[in-house]
Amino acid sequence: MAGGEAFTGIGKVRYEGPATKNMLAFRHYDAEALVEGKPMKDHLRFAVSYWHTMRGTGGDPFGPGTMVRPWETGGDPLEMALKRVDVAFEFLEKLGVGFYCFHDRDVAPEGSSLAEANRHLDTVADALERHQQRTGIRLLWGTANLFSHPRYVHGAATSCNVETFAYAAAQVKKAIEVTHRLGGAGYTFWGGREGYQCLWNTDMKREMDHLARFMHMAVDHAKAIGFTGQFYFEPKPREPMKHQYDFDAATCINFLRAYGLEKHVKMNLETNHATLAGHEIQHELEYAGMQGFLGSVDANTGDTLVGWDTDQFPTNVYMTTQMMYSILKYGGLAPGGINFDAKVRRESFEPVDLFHAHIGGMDAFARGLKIAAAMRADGAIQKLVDERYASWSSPLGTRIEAGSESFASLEREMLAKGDATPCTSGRQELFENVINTYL
Ligand code: XLS
Ligand code: NI
Ligand code: NI
Repeated sequence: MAGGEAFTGIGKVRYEGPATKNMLAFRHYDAEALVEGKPMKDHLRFAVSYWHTMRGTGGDPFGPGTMVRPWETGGDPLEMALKRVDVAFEFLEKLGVGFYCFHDRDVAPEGSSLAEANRHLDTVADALERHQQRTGIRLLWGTANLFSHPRYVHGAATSCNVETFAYAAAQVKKAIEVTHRLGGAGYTFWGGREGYQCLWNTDMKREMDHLARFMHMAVDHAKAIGFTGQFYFEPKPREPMKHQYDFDAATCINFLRAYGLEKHVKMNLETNHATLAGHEIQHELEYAGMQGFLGSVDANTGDTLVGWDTDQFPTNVYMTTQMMYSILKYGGLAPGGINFDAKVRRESFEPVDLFHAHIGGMDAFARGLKIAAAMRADGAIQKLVDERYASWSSPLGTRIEAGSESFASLEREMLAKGDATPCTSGRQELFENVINTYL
């Protein structure tokens, strides 16, 4: 940072092992340590989200921001944006994270016209690019903020106002170009306000057609400029809208298939959004993974007692174990990663809290990774699952799975037998106990 360090007194965070007393060290995340033959950092591909970490104020509906950020000295918005880039990279470097994610409007101020907003974004992208080249830190994905400005009051791609749609298209065009220029590994669509508050005033069919048209245009533009990063669609069932069109993985995958987008877009699955949809994140990862749509993860969790997207840092090792087990099973996340779309609590307002938060999240995932790898190495869980389905390996099961049986042939089989062989126990408690032996 031009005027010296922003995070004074905090050095590079290092791996010191589980016994260390230093709370600004990793106990489990050892970037280069091999798990299943691959460095931890390449499994986890951690990203810091610019919007929460650099722009979060701690404001909530009951009061204004509380965050103490000594570098936020106000003044010219563009100068401030450039100063923030220095602070962001100081943070990323000290934390030892390889990636970051941003919305266009997090990094650069909007200005008074689209042309000015684009100029601001280019200027800040120059600074981001310089720091990327200096540090080797990369952009995991970019995105556009299509929800804060009042022009997006009715949504962006699903707005009833055609010029809002057109403006959003221009904004996303630019955001993809900047992502491309910065070598971004992906680009994310989160629905923002794409959804409805009231079906009486909503033409749902028309809105979803528009959303699909919009995504096709994005895919076409990416092709035109040679951007080969992965597109992601981020499911979220509600908030701010009563219903968001990107409700959950199953809904999103259906949408992509219905509109011919399935070859171009994968899922960016957020833990807290799964909770809001009434799922566990394990469900979302499995559902997307089994169909080849597993893309990237937003790792922020919620509070099961609070029905909103509270964006907390993940600390629950049982959950990170579930997540890493599914992620390893489906071949990993790359080119996606684990983005901490998470914010420190309003009460945790000092800069050092940003370190505690990320260190805790990274260690929780590192532990989950190690535990999941151990579970896979001895195969005990897989063996129990295979045993549960053993009957399907019989000649009858093999013929059904191969498609060579019919209702009529199965009727003949069961008429001859009289009844099905009795089922065996599901052994849920055994499974759960075996899993706890690894923790
Ligand atoms: C909001 C979303 C958002 C996306 C990026 O709930 O999680 O932060 O990840 O637009
Ligand atoms: Ni998110
Ligand atoms: Ni969210």
